[in-house]
Amino acid sequence: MARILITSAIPYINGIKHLGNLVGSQLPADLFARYMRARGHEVMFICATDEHGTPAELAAAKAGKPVEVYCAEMHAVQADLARGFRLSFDHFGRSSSQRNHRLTQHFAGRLAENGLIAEVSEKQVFSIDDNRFLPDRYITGTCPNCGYEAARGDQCENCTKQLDPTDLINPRSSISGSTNLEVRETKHLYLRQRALKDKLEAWIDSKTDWPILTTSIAKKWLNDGDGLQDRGITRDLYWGIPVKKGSEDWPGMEGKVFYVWFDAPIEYIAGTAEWADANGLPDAAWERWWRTDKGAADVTYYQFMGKDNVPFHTLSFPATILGSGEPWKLVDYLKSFNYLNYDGGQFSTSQGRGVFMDQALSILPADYWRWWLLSHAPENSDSEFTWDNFQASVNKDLADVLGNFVSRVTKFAKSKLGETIPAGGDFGPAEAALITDLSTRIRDYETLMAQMEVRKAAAELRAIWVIGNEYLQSAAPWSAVKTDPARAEAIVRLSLNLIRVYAILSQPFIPDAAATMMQAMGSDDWSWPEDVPAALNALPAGHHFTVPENLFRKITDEERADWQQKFSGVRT
Ligand code: B3M
Ligand code: ZN
Repeated sequence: MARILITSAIPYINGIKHLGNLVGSQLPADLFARYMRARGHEVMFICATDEHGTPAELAAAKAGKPVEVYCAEMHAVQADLARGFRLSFDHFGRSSSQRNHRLTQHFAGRLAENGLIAEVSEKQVFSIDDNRFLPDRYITGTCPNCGYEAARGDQCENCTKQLDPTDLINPRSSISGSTNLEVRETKHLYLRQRALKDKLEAWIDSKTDWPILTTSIAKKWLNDGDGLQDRGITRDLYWGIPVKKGSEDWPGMEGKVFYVWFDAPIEYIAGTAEWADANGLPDAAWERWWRTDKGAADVTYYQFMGKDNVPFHTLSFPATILGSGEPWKLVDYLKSFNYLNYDGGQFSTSQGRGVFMDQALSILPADYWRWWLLSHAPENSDSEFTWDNFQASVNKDLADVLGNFVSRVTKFAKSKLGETIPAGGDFGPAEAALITDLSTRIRDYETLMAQMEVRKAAAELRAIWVIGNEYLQSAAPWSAVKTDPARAEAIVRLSLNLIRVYAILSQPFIPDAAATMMQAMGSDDWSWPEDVPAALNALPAGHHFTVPENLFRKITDEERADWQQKFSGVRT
């Protein structure tokens, strides 16, 4: 039994996530966590909301709520949706937790002691009427490049040019609209990543088994331009983790907070500490996942994220960990994803384009989405959600292949042979062939799941469902029952056992349907089919089963057209 730590990139607090966000981090992480648990490993699966930064402050202001209240409410909303999608986190934490405050301040203190923090004086825009410094996004003005009047201090949305706030023509405060601004001198902290370049490079080079997508992004940023840049890790914001050196004040940093990307990954650790707190466990319980001097040396750590988050996880966060000089666990394997597009364009949170998690669950149960998203995960390239494709996959894979198998077997068995596993007949050559084929395919499936080859694993699972259908079709118990009832009993006995095996194998992808199948087979033996012949004899003759409700319904053409129309516009 191995010990496996899994983190998903933590979703921003502002707003509900779309399906593209979900498939790029939380959902595949959940697939892997469920699979590893099913194999009997000890798993710790952590996610959280990413609560700091300007987007949270601005979203709260827009909602007319204090930012603390807004974040608490949105955390509850996101936690509820995570449950709806059956995301099996051991803990869904909050980056605004006291645990994260203390750990973030701790790391900053260690980095400072190790000479890896520079204090840099900068000129920054101060709003006299708002009585505060204005970070980039809090300043609006006219773009010097294209003349767009609502350009932000960091970037012009219209022409995409990257800007400095001081580039803007007619700058004004995004908070009050005031133009009573002046440039003042202020100090910020920089993490001296450059000084850690050799260590980071050696570490990345040692990761020869990482996906190309991950390594290529890491290397690009490691060597981009003049190489790794030192990064500002403080901001002049109200909402965030106050800048401290451990538990001590940091002279000159009063009123400043850490930059959201400094504290967010530390929340992976803090979230595990929150898990221990929530379960009344001592510090040792979470430290054994994170501190190699306190039991984590045998932990394997996997991270899941979209490609845009890779630089922060291959450079900045490891710089924090390595720079601390303490024995914290570094990621062992980083699985990253490309983007999922939506019906001919991009999913967009700011434009409200696409299908969002709450909307998805309002029209169909989680399994339908989980199956489509995972079986089309954007691994090797960007992929696209279309309603046609969604309808076709659901109807074929889930309804025609898996659902149909379960319904045919159970209904036939009940009507012709009764509601217990029939005893007659022996397994013959057809069963032997199926068992051989299944054994090979299950071993392939295990390999693909262990390698986090999400799409290929889905295809293999589907193939496993298909061979059951093909077996049933050619063994034809409905014919055999008329001439050789014992033969029909053997076929049905194997097929009912196969439903239980399907429940176990399918559970990481479609947990609700898996639970229904298992329950219908009157079992709660979820042990993995290491020994396939034994697994296909697990339900003995005379064991009671029931006919489950239809596992999956088909999506009609009218529904498809209706949803396509309904979700074509912009969410408000
Ligand atoms: N919240 C970005 C995102 O949701 C960011 C990830 C943080 S991971 C530490 O894509
Ligand atoms: Zn512009």
